[in-house]
Parts: sequence; structure tokens; C-alpha cells
Amino acid sequence: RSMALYARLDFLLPCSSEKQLLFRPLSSSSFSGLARIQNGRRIPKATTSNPTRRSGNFQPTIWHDSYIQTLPGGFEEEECLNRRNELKEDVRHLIGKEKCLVEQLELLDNLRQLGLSYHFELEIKDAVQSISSMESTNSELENSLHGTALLFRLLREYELDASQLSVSLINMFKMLKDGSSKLNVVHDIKGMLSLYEASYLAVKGEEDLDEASDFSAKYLGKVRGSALNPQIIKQIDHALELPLHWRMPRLHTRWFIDAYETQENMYPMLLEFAKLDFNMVQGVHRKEIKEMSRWWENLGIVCDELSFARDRLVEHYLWAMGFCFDLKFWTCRKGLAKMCCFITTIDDVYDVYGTLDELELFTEMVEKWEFSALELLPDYMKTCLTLLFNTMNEIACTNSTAQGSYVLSYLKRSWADLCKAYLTEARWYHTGYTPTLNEYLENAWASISSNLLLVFAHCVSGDVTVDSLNKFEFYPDIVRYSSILFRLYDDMGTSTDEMQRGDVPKSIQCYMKEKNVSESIARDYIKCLIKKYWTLLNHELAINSMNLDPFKRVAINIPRMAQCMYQHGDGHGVSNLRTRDIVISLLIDPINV
Ligand code: 0FV
Ligand code: MN
Ligand code: MN
Ligand code: MN
Ligand code: MN
Repeated sequence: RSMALYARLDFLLPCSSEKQLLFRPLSSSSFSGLARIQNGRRIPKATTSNPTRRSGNFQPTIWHDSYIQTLPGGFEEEECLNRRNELKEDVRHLIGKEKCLVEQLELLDNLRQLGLSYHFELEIKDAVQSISSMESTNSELENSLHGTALLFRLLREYELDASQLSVSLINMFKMLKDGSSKLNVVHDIKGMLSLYEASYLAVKGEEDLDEASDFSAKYLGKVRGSALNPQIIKQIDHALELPLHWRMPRLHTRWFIDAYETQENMYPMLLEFAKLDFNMVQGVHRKEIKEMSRWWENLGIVCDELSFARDRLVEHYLWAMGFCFDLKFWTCRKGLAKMCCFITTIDDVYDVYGTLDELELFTEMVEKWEFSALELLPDYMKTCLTLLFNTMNEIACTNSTAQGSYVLSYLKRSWADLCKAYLTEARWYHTGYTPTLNEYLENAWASISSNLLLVFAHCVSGDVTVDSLNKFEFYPDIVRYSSILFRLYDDMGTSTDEMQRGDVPKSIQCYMKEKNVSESIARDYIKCLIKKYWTLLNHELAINSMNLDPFKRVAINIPRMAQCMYQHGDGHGVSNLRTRDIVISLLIDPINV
């Protein structure tokens, strides 16, 4: 036993260590080791006679359906549509037409940050690809840290081959670091900003770029102090708070549109397009929220029996919108938002309300997935599972393309895996057990629920065929890494409240106990893990060149959205503070034009 334990601890060396600290989640077969109610054993009817139950003390929703239904759609007039089409064609003609190479790259980057690149995916991809394969590019970028770093970032963002440019960028950085570079970085704030942003797109084997993150951040922190123009200071502060690659795209776009307005060489046409497009997309999102809110109200899961659970329809829509905002992914977004609603309710069943006996039964019922078996459950669980089965059936039917018949079986499998992971945590909680961090994470990547979201997104994605679905592996590394990041961000934001209300020890507490360290050391360690797992996720996305939208998009946006929700505490459970402002700026208030 102790040997096995030590073998595991090996994975959890401090971040500075050369050793790979990365925990590799076990394959799904590890689930089969979980105890299940034995075949043939008579299942006892769970007791409902006043057991002591915890309370989440969750506040009711601040977004009542009666208010949501008064929201206008907006920006649907003929006039808006025509103007947008005009602007779109004008911008399309700009792509690839800039005189200087760096200006071309900046235009492409601005389109992305302004939230407009989805209109020109192919054109932009072609432009980036052709710039990178031009003979002249190398010599033109030789003296430009900014240009080199920017092209590298664009290549990675568009999942194009960046291996060659990565070597150039790393060499440039090494020479800067040891002072042998001809480039004058003392005044190259732009170059250092670009290096900083680019470094977050590193993949496995590009550890030098990790160092470049710190190096450039230190530099930027230093020059920020000396008097600069306020524009640059704002840009540096925004970057140092969080790199672009980790930011929730829509929230960044909202910020960037304002910043772009004050930029020196900006195109007024681009600004007008960005504002109009943001408002038009937001108008459609508002209509979607109204539909979702009506659905949630009619579903009736917010009832006395289940009043212990968080009622967070609008926040769930915000999650789903953060996963994929593009209007053409509406059915995916709707399915994801509905799943999030059930995930949160069922998570509260396991973490807050259910007794262990009840939870054992509940888990078994999810594995069985039969309405008739639900009779054994207490009423609140019966209600919850009946609605779950109905809704998943409906989602599967809505997506009944060639792949449709697969959707339900994949959803069932993923729900069972999720509930088994929830149950493991419930057993740990009820027996007062604190796992090691590694043991915790082997389960917690699944108990965060994104396996379910991603399996669904995968089923409805581009190049997916019946054949490729047959070969779908439960769960590929993209799913695992995205999930671990979600889990780590969630633990950073929610575990303080969770420990107070009574819950299983989360990553921070497991590490504190295992290493006998303070909470702040444990938090720093988790931050290191987050950076490591981002690199792994980048790697998986870079090596998989299949068109798997919206799957890949959702996979990369899950950690971004989690970062955003949990940056200042539990923005999901406590939704009347910063989350409220985010909802207002992204979904309710249009941009003044
Ligand atoms: C669970 O929160 C929860 F509500 C989540 C993860 C967000 C909503 C759902 C999705 C976007 C899928 P909580 O911190 O209670 O989760 P854990 O797993 O820590 O109990
Ligand atoms: Mn309501
Ligand atoms: Mn939980
Ligand atoms: Mn929970
Ligand atoms: Mn949590």
C-alpha cells in the first residue's frame, strides 16, 4: 500500500522540478472498480424519514422569467442587416490587402479580437497560411519580435503548423534573454506584449516559451511604472491580469471594442462593423434566453421538492454562450444549456441534499435509465430523474441526423460516468476521507461534468460520421485536459464555500493535507498545474487537424469560461455580483453606437 502511494506522489513534485508532474487520468475502465449495488441484491427503498440534510443556502435567481420575457430582441431590421452585409464585404476586401506584412497580421488579429473573425474563417486561415509560407516572410520578420510572435500566435489559433516559426521565436527569445540579440527590447513594448501573448500558446516540448511568459511579464510590469501613454498602460494591465488565450472570447471582445475605438490607426469601418455585429448577435442571444427561460419555467423542476438546488437558468445560458457564441451553433448551445441546468441540480442532490443511501440508489437508476425503475426513489429524486430522462430524449431527437441515434446512448453513458464520479465524492465525504491530490483528480476531472458536455458537442460536430462515432474513445485527451482545467478553476473559486457548507476536500485541501502546506502554497501549486494543463490542451488541439466544430471550440472555451466565472469566487452560485454585470454587458445592454 505505502509503495503504491509513493509511486503516485512522484507525479506531484513541485512545479519547478524537471520531472513531469502531470497527472495522467486513468482510462474509463477505472470506473469499473467502483462498488455497485450487486446484481440480485434486493434494493432497499431509500429512507426519507427526516434525515439531517445540509443546505447550500443558495440565493434564488435574480433573473425571473417575468422579467426575461420583457427583453426586446433588437437589431433585426432590414436596415441593420443590409448595413452589416455592406460592411462585411468591405472588410472581406481588406483581408490580405494591407501593404506591410505586420499590418496584415494586425488586421487579422484585430478581426478576431473584435469578435468578427467567425465571418471570415476560411479567408483568414488562408491569409495566415499564405503569409507563413511566403519566402519573404522570414527575412521580413527577422527583426521583428512583434511580427514573429504575432504570426506564431495566429498560426496556433487557426490550428496551422507553427513548428518552424516556433523555433525562430524561441531563438529570438533566447538571444533576448542572454543579451546577444541585436534587437533593442528596451523600447519594444509591443514586441514584448506579443511575446507574452504568444507564449501562452505553447505546446509540449516548448518549455522555453513558459520562461518567455515570465520574462515578458516581468518586463511589462517594470515598464508599466515608467510614464507611458495611458492607452499602453491599459493594454499592459489587461494582458498581465490574464493572457488573451485564457480569456472568455465574448467578454474580451466587449472590452476590446472600446479599446479599439481609441487606437491610433484604427479603421472606423471595422469599429462600426464590430459594434453592429455585437449588437445583432446579442439580439439573437436575447431571443434564445427568452426561449430557454420559458422552457425552464414550463419544465417545473424549480419546485418545493427541489428547492435546495440552485436555480440558475440565465447563468447556464451564459455558460453555453461562452462555450460557443456563433449563431449557427444554436442547437448545440441549447442542448448544452439544458444539460448545465440538470448538472447543477443533480450536483446539488449529491453535494448538499441527498443521503448516502439515496445517492447509491440514484446512481444505479441513472445507470439503468428506465422510467419503471424510478418507483424505488424518494419523490424529489423521481421528479428530477423523470425530467432528466425526458429532456435527454428530447435533445437526442432534436439532433436526429445520421448520428442522431447515437446521441442518446452517448448521453446515457456520460451521465452514468458523471453520477458515478459524484458518488465516489459522496462516499469520501460521508466517510471523512481525504484522498491524495492525484487520487482526487482521477475522479474529479469526471465529476466536473464537462465529459458530458463535450461528448454531446462531439456528436453534433463537423466531420463526425457514424463511423468516427463508433470509434469514439471515452474519453479522449482533449476532453480530459479541458475537464481538469474546469475542475481546477472551479476548486479555486468554490472550495472555500464548499468546505464551510460541508463537502468533499477539493484539490487545494487534498494538496494541503498531503504535503502539509498552507492554503496559499497549495493555491500557487494549483496555478502551476493550470498552466501545465493549458499546454497539454493546446497540444491536443494543435495535433488534431479534423474539422470538429463546435467540439474543439467548446473544449477550449470550457476552461476560459470557468476562469471567468470563478475568477473572483463562486460566480455561479453567487450570481448577483460580478456575474450579474457580465450578463448585463454581454446579453442585456447593447453597445451604444
Ligand atoms: C457545479 O458547481 C456547477 F454548478 C458547475 C460546474 C457549473 C454549471 C455547470 C456547467 C457549466 C456544466 P460546484 O462548484 O458545486 O461543482 P462541484 O463539482 O465542485 O460540486
Ligand atoms: Mn422562475
Ligand atoms: Mn459536486
Ligand atoms: Mn457542488
Ligand atoms: Mn466546486
